Amino acid sequence: MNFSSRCSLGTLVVALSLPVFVGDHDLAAADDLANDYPLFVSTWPFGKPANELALKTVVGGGVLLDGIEAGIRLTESDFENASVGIGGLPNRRGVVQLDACIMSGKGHQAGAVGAIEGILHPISVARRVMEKTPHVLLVGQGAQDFALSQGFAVQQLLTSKARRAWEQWKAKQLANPPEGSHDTIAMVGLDAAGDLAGGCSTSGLAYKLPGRVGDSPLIGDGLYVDNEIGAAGATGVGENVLRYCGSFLVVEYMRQGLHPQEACIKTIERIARLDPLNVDELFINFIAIDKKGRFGAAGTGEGFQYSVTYPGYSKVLKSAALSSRSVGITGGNQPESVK
Ligand code: SD4
Repeated sequence: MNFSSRCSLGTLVVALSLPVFVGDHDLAAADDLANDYPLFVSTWPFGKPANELALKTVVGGGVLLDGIEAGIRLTESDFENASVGIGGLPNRRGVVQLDACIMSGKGHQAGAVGAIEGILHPISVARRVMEKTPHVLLVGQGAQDFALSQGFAVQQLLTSKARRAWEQWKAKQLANPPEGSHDTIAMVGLDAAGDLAGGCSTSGLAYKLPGRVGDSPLIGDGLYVDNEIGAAGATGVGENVLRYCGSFLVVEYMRQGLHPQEACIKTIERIARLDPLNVDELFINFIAIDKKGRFGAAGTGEGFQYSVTYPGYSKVLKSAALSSRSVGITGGNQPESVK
């Protein structure tokens, strides 16, 4: 990670002549980058305290995955966060069902849980799936049974605030979840040895159908880590990510040599080009880091905020933003040549 490698993003974006709002990334480039590992990048402003705990955990002697797990657990424990862990908005029947995954670049290991109920820290269960079973993904009752066998306790995750919101939603029989009802944490990290890891945790879309699993626990969708290249994570409407292997695609664009932020932009452009939805209706956001320690993010519409932390630095930044105006399309399966 050095000054010139980060500055090159500006050049790259200008060269592509895309009317994309590039966000705050170039501000980060101006900062002192000495002593800059481990690096943690996560979704949304609430990722900042999570990153900071992750950093503290690794600086205190933990491995990178310990940092990722500790940081995400902090968000899962936050009663005020209506989209992750306790306090998460429930499904249509009023039950909180959580999705999470974790991935280690070293050894290319992964673990995940989908639609797990009553367990406060699905990220930790995902790690146990990775470390203690021959499997990658456990769902529903089986995931909860496994968690219990590992010493996790079942508890009520539906807070009175979330219950009231669900009751109001039910009373109005709203067809769609309210604005702002999705705010997953995805976190990716890079340590001083050059190893990458990541995690993702969510209560998923508010008032989803029972049993619905989004992108967040699916490797390649809500998260992907390739220890040779980089790591990416997603937040937003999972259905619009998991039909495109979104995080995998971001990493593949980085493999082709793109800067992480440009890889996020390219991924959204590609999804928008294929999808019948207008780019402004996709509600998808990506974060990414590469093996060199460069980072970036992009989101649809106004974009989104993401958090970046390394020793001596911790900030909330604005992602690049892609609207139908900036990508020049309005949705509808347009072939590449039209662009
Ligand atoms: C999901 N992607 O379950 C998650 C929700 C989310 O920001 O990211 N919200 O579809």
